[in-house]
Amino acid sequence: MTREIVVGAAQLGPIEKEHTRRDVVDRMLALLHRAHGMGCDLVVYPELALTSFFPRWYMEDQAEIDAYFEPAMPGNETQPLFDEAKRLGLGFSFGYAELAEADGETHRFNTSILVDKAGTIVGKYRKIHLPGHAENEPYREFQHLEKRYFEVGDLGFGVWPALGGNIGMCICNDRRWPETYRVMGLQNVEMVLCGYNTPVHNPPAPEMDNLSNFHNHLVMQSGAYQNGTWVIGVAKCGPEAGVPMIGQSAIIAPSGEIVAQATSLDDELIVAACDLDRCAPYKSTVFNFAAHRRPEHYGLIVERTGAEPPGSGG
Ligand code: CDT
Repeated sequence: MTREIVVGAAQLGPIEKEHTRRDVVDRMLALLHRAHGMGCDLVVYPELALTSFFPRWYMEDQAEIDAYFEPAMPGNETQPLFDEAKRLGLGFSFGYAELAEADGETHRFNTSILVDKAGTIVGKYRKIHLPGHAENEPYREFQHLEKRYFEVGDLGFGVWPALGGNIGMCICNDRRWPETYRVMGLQNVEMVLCGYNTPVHNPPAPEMDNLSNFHNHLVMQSGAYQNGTWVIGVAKCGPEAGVPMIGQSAIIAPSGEIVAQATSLDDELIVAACDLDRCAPYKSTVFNFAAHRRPEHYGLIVERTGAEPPGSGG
């Protein structure tokens, strides 16, 4: 008997500034219903799924910034998604801007949650690798101000027992870093959920623009294979506020192979039956960490040479 999760990767097309949470949740519900019709157990939506990708705009007014954040989850606008998923018996995951209160202080994170089939939030992840910059850089056609609007996540890369497997989450830029997958791999992760908003154009390095799609799949396929895990990559894509963003949402097997891929730059559901038992052959042979991994022999460049690696200052 296989341990199978039928996953729907629910790619979203552009969300404009004037679109309300209700507009977006209606689109998410439409994808949820399609997923239910296709026998899904789990629906995965992108990073910052509820609004336009606001870090592209420089803002100083805290009230204007906070309008993009959710002080409660579920809140009034997202409750229908929780209710309908529970009624249909589907788990789901999506990203949002989280306004959190702790010890009398306000914190802002780029967050994703995992909700089980009973409608309970069973996992929360706060984005650790925040790309971009903190100050306005007028030379750019659009900004990438995640370092301005979010704190670095403080929850680590967790892995949760859910839907019959071990499920972890990461968010967008995290997928480019091998540590992301390895930290979860060391916790026996079997499925990594990753939403993203990736502009085609990277203003500081435009020579990489034509490789945006290639790099997207390169990192997720490598992370999957090197840790023997499924990876579900889900885009918010298309020309949002005039900024083209990549699509190519993908469901990637522990072999590193893409088993389903979106072909549009709009709302689109791709579905695959993900057998979690396909992880074991990788975890028990080529990537049997206990048998073959030798971290005690790797050494640290900084310790051996005393030199900082290039770029470490900036
Ligand atoms: N959302 C996000 O993390 N996007 C980044 C863009 C990098 S360019 C500053 C990404 O890695 O896709």
